[in-house]
Amino acid sequence: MEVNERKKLEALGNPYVLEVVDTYVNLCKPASVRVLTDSKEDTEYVRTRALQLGEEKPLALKGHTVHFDSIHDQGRDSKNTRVLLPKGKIMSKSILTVDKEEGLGEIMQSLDGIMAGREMLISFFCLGPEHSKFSIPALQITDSAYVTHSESILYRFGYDQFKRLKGSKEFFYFIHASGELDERGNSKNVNKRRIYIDLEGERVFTINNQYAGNSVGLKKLALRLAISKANNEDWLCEHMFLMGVHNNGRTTYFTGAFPSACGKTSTAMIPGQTIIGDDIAYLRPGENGIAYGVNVEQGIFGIAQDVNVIDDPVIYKALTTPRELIFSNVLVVDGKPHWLGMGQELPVKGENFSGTWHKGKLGPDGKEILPAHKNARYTMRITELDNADPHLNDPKGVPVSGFIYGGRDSDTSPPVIESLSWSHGVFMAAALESEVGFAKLAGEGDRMHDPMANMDFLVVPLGVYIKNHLAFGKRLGKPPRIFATNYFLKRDGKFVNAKTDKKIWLLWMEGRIHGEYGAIETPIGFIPMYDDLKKLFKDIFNKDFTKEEYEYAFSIRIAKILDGLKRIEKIYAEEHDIPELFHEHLKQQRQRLLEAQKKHGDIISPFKLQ
Ligand code: SPV
Ligand code: MN
Repeated sequence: MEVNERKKLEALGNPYVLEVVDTYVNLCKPASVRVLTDSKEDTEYVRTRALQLGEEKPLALKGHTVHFDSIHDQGRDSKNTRVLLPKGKIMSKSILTVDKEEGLGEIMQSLDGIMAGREMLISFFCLGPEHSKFSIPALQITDSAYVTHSESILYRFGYDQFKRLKGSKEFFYFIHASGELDERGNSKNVNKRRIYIDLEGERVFTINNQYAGNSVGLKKLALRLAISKANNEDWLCEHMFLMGVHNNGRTTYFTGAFPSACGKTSTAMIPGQTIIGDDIAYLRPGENGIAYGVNVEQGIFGIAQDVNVIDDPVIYKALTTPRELIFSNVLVVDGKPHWLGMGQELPVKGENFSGTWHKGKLGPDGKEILPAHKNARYTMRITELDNADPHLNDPKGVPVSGFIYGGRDSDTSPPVIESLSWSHGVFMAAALESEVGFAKLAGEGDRMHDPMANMDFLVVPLGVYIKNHLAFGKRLGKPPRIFATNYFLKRDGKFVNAKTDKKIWLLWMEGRIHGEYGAIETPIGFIPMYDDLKKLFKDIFNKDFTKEEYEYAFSIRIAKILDGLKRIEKIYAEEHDIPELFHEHLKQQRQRLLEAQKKHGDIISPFKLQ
């Protein structure tokens, strides 16, 4: 390592940082090492480096670039993401593990010489705002300038935060190597992709990949480490957006957890509201008995599909005006990016994740390759948005009054429902199911159990995770209200709600928190009253919301809900140490449903419950 680079490391005064860096320099054997501080010069170096290496290409608009991942590396690799499990420890059935000793042996062997001929980039970031009890410093080691560039957009700088650590070991670290590259600069050995999580060491190893969900340490890899940390302490780390809802001159903060492609970012972007984060939140109990939340990130790695002038005007504007922004896996023609559902006819040829693309081109699976990938994304800073919340970087966080859980359900759940209590809400969230969209490999339409929309990232047994949620609410004098939404209810194959209707459910939830709306108690929770929604639709969209529309959307479909309970019961029967309170809620909910069925029949109109 050059003297200059070494000096930047030594200036941190942290022997553990030096130890980690020395270990992986010796193991990965890069041709050179570059240490990045928070300086403008270093940030510029990374931007330029990504272009020089061809990991990004410039686009026509100033500051915009495009990055392509290989056709085999377009989503999170759940199968090869494993927790390194020490002997004698147990994990939930659905969490993949590998014996710790064996896994470490395998990964260390793979890392040996993996950066030969390449430059190792070492950078420092801060998860959560700086100078905050939420802050977790994180060290990234990678051979990908795209990874470091993405992190410089998505996370707060942390070189100074590391100095403030005063030599402590309290930081996460991530080792990423792209592995051998093909002629397009993409990871070649995708079958040797490995993402190994060492919870005790607070570190993650990830190799032979480039897709950000696998490679960017501070995103989903840090999420997993933080879930473990939070569950050992007294806070929550959730796959949640954080937003301010503005109504009647007040701001009410909500978090929301939705599985991929279920409307999470677009909820956080509802016009007229402010955004703090769209993906990951840390939540801690405040001294005043209220939950406080921060965004772990400062940027968005959002899905481009369906961002258009009508459905997502704020993001659309950001994607079509100059700023620092990385597109990934879109279609590019003459320096212009194109994505599915952008509201314009797409070109018939160009460059995309498959290389040179033309309409009708077939993929390795024999299926036609779409112009842009459904999981094509954009990476940008939240402060660049007109709707950024002023408390985005507040070290105290913001008081959170509502949690929203959302899934994709075409035939059962109403558009919005409020839990009967905190613990009933935890039960609701732990029983969350969602139909599979495009982001997962299971068949589209299958229902997947996705507790708290966080299942992909759980690294602690489900029972521990649920227990921690129950305890979190108990610790608070005024726990957030818990709601569930479903934007995807269909009738005769068609969605019953417009995409923009989300705003109505959100304002209803906000009003509930402030005691402005009554509600109808049903066996599964509180639902809105017709007159309140009618008024909201009229005031907000000048739309007549009919009794008939209301009745269809908010009917309680008993048999279908009971089927769901059966599925959930079966899953939880195989788990260890699930809190008794969870089983109690399940039993009571079933009981209430059966009684209502006896009284009112199988599909109950909300008018019958009033
Ligand atoms: C998600 O799918 O939840 C994302 C993108 O936020 S990824 O980084 O792939 O997890
Ligand atoms: Mn996410």
